[in-house]
Amino acid sequence: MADGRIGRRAFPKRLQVRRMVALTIITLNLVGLGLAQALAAEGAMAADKAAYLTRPPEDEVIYFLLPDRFENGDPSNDRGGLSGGPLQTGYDPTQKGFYLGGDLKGVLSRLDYIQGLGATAIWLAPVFKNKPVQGPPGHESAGYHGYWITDFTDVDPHFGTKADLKALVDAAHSRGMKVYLDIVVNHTADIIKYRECAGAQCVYRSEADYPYSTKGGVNGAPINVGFEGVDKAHQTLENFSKLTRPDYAYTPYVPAGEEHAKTPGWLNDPIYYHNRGQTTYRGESGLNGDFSGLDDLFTENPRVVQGFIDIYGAWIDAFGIDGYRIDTARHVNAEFWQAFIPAMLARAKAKGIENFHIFGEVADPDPAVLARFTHDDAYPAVLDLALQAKLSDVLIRDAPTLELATLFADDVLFKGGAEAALHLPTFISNHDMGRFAFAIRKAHPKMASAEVMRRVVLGYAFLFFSRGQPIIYAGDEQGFVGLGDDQAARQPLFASKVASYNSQALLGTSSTTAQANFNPDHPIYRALAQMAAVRRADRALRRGLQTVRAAGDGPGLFALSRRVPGEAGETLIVFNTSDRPITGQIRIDYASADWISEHGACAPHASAPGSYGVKLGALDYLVCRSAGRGQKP
Ligand SMILES: [Ca+2]
Ligand SMILES: [Ca+2]
Ligand SMILES: [Ca+2]
Repeated sequence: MADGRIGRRAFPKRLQVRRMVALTIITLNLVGLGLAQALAAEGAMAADKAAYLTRPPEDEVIYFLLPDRFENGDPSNDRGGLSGGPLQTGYDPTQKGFYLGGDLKGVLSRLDYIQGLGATAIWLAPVFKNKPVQGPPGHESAGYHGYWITDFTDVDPHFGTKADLKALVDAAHSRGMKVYLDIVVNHTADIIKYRECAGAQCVYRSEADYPYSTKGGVNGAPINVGFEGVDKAHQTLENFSKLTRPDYAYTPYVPAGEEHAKTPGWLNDPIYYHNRGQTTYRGESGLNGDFSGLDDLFTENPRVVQGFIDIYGAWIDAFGIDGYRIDTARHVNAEFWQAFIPAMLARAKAKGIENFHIFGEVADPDPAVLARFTHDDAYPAVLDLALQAKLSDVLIRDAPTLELATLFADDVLFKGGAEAALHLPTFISNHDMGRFAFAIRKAHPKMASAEVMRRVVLGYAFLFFSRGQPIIYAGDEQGFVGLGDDQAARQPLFASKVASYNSQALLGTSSTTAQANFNPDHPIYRALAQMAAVRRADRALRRGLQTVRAAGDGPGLFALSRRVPGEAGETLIVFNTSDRPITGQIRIDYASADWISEHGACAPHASAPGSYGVKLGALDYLVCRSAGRGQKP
């Protein structure tokens, strides 16, 4: 879940005279490693069942799916054990804002498909029990996405059971794959209401205008006598024992019949929430305000901190999962993360999970903002929204490739610098912002499908071969496009009954979302599987630090060398972001005389010491490897 600002960011319109270039249908370059070899490597890896535990985060290729939108392995749970219509059960397979029927058994049944794509880790959107339906009359939607949690200790019955999750995690581990859970601590479902107002009318009431010390504003009656506020020095159980009245700003209440809606039970007490009204996503309200009524937790309170350490520690203990993607990270105070994140890492370590991965969602394209969360907020990593924004500029709006050089130079901002940047999960599409293919279509409505597909594939090549772990958003590999962000970008891979999804042509296939799309021969699936095989076979593409070798004032060449410190040789990745063929010379290490192709047609020898000639088709890329001085690659 993002705060929406990024998702609604308008793409600048610009007139473009597109060069008439014959873009042939993507011809997959299967020179080098083939899919069969890649699968054989997977088999070897599976033989050593604990090998996955030794893999650092930068080795992973992440497949991100919403359990409701992937595969329906058990029609008997589609209504989550509830009875009635869509507004009671949350299930309506014809509406994109309701449960469509996917579940954890479905994911289990498709592990071959996910692994065949080259993914090594699965990021599941939240699996915890949600409020099935919420929203004002006429605008209801369901918790199919998982971000409206009521029971943090159980699996949503629409998705199955804890036993189903255990079976899935164990099966993934036995294949050498990891499972990351998506977790929320910023808010729960919308249960708490205010006496004074409803919905969007509940404007944010600040700490200055409505201090904790008086009821309903600075001139109100004294309450919470002795409470010293929420500054770090006062975040103690002793101080919070004096915060007994939650009605300093609004008068919160739990509607009749919902007094025990949440689990664990302490979550039902309004004292553990900020109760200050709606967030504007900015400033103080960005931390303490409610997202569309979702109850914003009082995360400065040590009781809340310990409560969430207990909740999410238990999932590590019981399931041996491999990491957490943390929702809405920027909407929780830094002190919470400073306690919570080390506690999760310690919990995992005690379970033998040395490479437990934690990455936060900070919905901001500014690398400085992202990096701050690796310093003040103790995050080992954050989702790389900055790279997503720059790749959109470069691959959709023909921005200069120098913008990517600037972005990568900013890796120094992350705590731990360029090495820490290896831990950033990277993406071009997601469930909030929408798919890259949609963004291309929006900017270029008349672009041929073959070119849209080529740009999507090139976008993924940037993810697979520059620093960080590539995230494949489920459906991209089947040519899904979508008609917007959020709900409009959450098409299921199993056969859909949602008319708006099914009305749209997909890229690279004559299929639509009205049919199941688990096609391992889809050209994008094959392209990504081949990228994953190349990445797996060359350590430098996973663990190597980057040197920008070429960048320019317009679209065209962009090149990176990746080298593992202390190891000889370099792997050169060259991209052509322009829609015409291009040739050029790339600056290289003077020791890199002899080269082999890992993808595309790489010249076998340097043109001269320190310079390498490249030739690329429109929107294409090369991956070339030199073993170093005197070494045959
Ligand atoms: Ca189902
Ligand atoms: Ca908050
Ligand atoms: Ca609420």
